[in-house]
Amino acid sequence: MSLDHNASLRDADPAVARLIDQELRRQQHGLELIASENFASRAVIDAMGTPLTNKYAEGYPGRRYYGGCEVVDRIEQLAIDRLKQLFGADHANVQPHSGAQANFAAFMALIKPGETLMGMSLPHGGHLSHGAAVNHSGQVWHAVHYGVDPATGRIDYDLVREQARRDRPRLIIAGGSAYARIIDFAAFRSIADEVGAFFLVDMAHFAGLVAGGLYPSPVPHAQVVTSTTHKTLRGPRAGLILSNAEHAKAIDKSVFPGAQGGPLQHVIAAKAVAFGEALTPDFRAYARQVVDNAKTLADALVERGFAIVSGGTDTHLMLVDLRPKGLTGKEAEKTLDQAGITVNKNTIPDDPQSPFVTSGIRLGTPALTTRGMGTAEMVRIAELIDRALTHRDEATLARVRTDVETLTSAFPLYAPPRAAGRVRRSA
Ligand code: DSN
Repeated sequence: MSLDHNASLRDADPAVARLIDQELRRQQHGLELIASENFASRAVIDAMGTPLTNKYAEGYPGRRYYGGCEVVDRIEQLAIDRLKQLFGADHANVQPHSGAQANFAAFMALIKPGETLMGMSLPHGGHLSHGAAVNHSGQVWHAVHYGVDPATGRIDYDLVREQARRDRPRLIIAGGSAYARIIDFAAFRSIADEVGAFFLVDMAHFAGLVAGGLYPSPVPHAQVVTSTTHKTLRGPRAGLILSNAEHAKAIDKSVFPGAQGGPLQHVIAAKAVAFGEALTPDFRAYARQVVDNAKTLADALVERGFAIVSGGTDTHLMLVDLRPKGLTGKEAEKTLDQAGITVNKNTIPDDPQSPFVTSGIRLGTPALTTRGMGTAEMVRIAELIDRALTHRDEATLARVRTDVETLTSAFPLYAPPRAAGRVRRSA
């Protein structure tokens, strides 16, 4: 069979093209409330679907192991420069393929296998890659964890200090995937300094809020900051590492050749585009709206009798404790799915249920805010969630689904650009 290299995806592989269309329609017609998801711009997506994927470029700009890197060198340097400017960092590495890869490389740069790291516990809102037992980070290093105060749902910095004094970690990690409050980076740094630990912040969830000036920057406090690029930062699915000048060399060496081979230059180009977008005033307005929307959604849910862990949110996400509603997270996720509302079940602190069932759901506003939804829509969404979870019968879920369709069709996503000749002009 001869391969037509110029055939479009639709012609070359209709089966894959149809599935991509189906996923696009799912995104267009549903309410996306998964706190870690977002809708990258068409420009970001375009950069990923380019022949840059063909290029091997092991090494760093100006120091590669392959010829023909003159163009990708400029692309990677542009991504680095924009990222440094965005967060005011001494050093940036844009090669990590993901947030977990970024964390692994950063930990390896800072501490030796077998040494102790201390992160937020996964069931209290931390992340798998911060030393969870099932993750390599929990096997390569001796991992200990702090949690939140169950009474307040917030980190108790005195307790973290006591634990650090007891466990003497070599690395302390702040950040997680289900903590809705602002983290006190100065408090963490003082604890780390006291016990002789490095301090690393994984800002994956709130990086876009830091870029938009809505969340304090961890950069002045932490020796190393890791992140994904696709959550609030709204770039391609990937990772990054920032560091102070002192750790720059160790970080670069740890990413390549330590943890990864060839960088994904098409994704790095998309990162450059996303960092450029995040440097604009529009992005600051977007970040503000994300936080306003989250606060409004949390308040509207509380008015309808839902309990929110820690009583609310300072960020883009909230953790809903469903126990007062007599529901598990698993039941709620499935019910809302049937109504076209996408959320994820999530453990709440000291959850009596297993991680496969859970007592909570996590909701976030980054994706819907990208669609242009504002606080009025958040109040409406709280009402839709309440209706679906209170009744749960097929007829109600079908009606909520219709309301979801009406709402989403007012905020088009990846709509084809209007053909010039078809634009209506007023007289
Ligand atoms: N899985 C991501 C989240 O949903 O928060 C974190 O990597």
